[in-house]
Amino acid sequence: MFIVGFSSILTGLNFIVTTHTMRGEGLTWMRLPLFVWASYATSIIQVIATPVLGITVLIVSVERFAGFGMFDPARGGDPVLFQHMFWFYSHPAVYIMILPAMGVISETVSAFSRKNPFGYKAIAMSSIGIAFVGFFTWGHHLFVAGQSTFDAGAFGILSMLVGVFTAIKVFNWIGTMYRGAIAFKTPFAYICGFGVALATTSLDIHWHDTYFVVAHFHFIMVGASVMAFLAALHYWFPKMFGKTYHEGWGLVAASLIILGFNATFVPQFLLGNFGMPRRYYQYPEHFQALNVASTAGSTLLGFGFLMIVIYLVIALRWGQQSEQNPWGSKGFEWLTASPPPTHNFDEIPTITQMPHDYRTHEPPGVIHVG
Ligand SMILES: [Cu+2]
Repeated sequence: MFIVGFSSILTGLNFIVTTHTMRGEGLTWMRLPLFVWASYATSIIQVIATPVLGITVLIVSVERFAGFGMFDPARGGDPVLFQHMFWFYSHPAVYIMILPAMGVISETVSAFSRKNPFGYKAIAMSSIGIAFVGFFTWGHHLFVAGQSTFDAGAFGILSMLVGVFTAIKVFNWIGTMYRGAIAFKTPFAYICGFGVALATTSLDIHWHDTYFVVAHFHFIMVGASVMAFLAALHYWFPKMFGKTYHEGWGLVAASLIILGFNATFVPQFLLGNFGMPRRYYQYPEHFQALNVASTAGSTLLGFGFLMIVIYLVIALRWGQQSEQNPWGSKGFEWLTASPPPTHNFDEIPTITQMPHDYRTHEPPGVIHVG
């Protein structure tokens, strides 16, 4: 845990320092690609929250090996304190997984709508807002752990703020797509599959420890992080490897995954709402149909993933050479060759416009020659 924790902290530190000190000429903060803003917000969480997990693990070890009572009630400790410290890291950790995904969607929505990001500043600042508010919401995991009504209310309201920042992003993405010249390519299909579910605080007590929680967590992880990962993989595949994959297979796999994803998790929401508890492998007869539906959905999901592995391996091995910028994207990374040289740019471009500026037909930057 310590080694993994440190690698997370140092990765975050690396990205923060890189963003501050290594921006190219003309690349001001308000011209940073939205994916970079999202990565920057993620890095802040990694640097601040991860040490708390390390400290918690250290205390558990000291308690086990030296008999020191911090969390164990038999030794005079408080188990709820463990939950506080665990969730102080683990709630922001969810944003470590979701913020880069949101960054990918911000980039790809622009690239495939051929429109400047609508509300660039709002999208950028909402990433920082989510990272900030994420540190004040951990108590929503303790609603049934003996928390006072006031504390539960306060944590509930703070958690809702995350929904406000997320809504800012979603509305700006829709604003970006509005009247755009949409190219319905594989990455765009995953943008359509991207979604999050929101649990309302007052319902948490009803849903606590049921299958609803399982469905809710995975609906976000698969619906947001995995969908965005697949959008990113397909968007940047030609950039990373200089090869093209089969667009038709890409769209078939995306449809299978979006269908399978909903068929897997929607029945689980229903099961949880009907009272099926999590962490038991047996359940009453009348839950059978929905469980079968969920298994069938996960099989579709599995086939979709398998298909992606197969056509991407084929593309890597036998795929056609890709153009430098097959999407006609105005993202700055497309200024260099595909795949990029080890040092990224042969000549560092001077940035003169916003990323994804589709108002003009000129390339996004002026390249210094020599
Ligand atoms: Cu949480």
